Amino acid sequence: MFIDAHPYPYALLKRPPALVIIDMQRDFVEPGGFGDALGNDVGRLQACVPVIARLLAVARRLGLPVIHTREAHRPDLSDCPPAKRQRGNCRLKIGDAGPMGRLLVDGEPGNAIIDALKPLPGEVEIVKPGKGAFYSTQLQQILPGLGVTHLLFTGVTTEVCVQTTMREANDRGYQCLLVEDGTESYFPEFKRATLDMITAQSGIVGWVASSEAVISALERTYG
Ligand code: C5J
Repeated sequence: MFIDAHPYPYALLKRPPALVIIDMQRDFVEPGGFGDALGNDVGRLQACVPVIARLLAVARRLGLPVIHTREAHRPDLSDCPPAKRQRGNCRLKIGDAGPMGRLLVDGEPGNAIIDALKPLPGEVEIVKPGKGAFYSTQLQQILPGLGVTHLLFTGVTTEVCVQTTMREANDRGYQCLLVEDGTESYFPEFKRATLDMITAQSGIVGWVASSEAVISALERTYG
């Protein structure tokens, strides 16, 4: 079975792919968080929420492994490089108190994954200090245990944490597909460019497909 994807069909195996949901946390998606503090229009990210919720419901029903990630630093910021904290000319920086608690700090209300996509017990939740989900986490050790070789990517933001993680996974031998309407950026032109970069050169990083194509192939293959 195949997902109707770009630049060519994405083959599904007997073992289902994992659904990877990158950083759908209040910090990036809601007013008053880190994304907002950086001057972004966070409303732009809302469009992918119902799409990811639909994919998540299908993944859970069909028994796909689900991996959630969250960009977060320890409360003492010992895992936040000074260069990352200092960068930008903003009023609030990582670790400063905002309306949803300390920005990008593990355990703060603003660091939680949004209610619509809350992880269930048993689903993997990777807390990552970097943009890529393999850097300084256990993800590389966890994936073989799940028997996963194929990864379906969703989340925010397309050109930052999603693309970084997809490239890290590609270098580690995973077959990666990005769900086009299941990801958003504060900059629509960066999202478009990322989709093009991933699929150029016959899929140099992987594939892109619509959620409709992904869901219909998953239902046909594993339903
Ligand atoms: C950013 C992310 N944009 N999740 N993080 O800093 O893409």
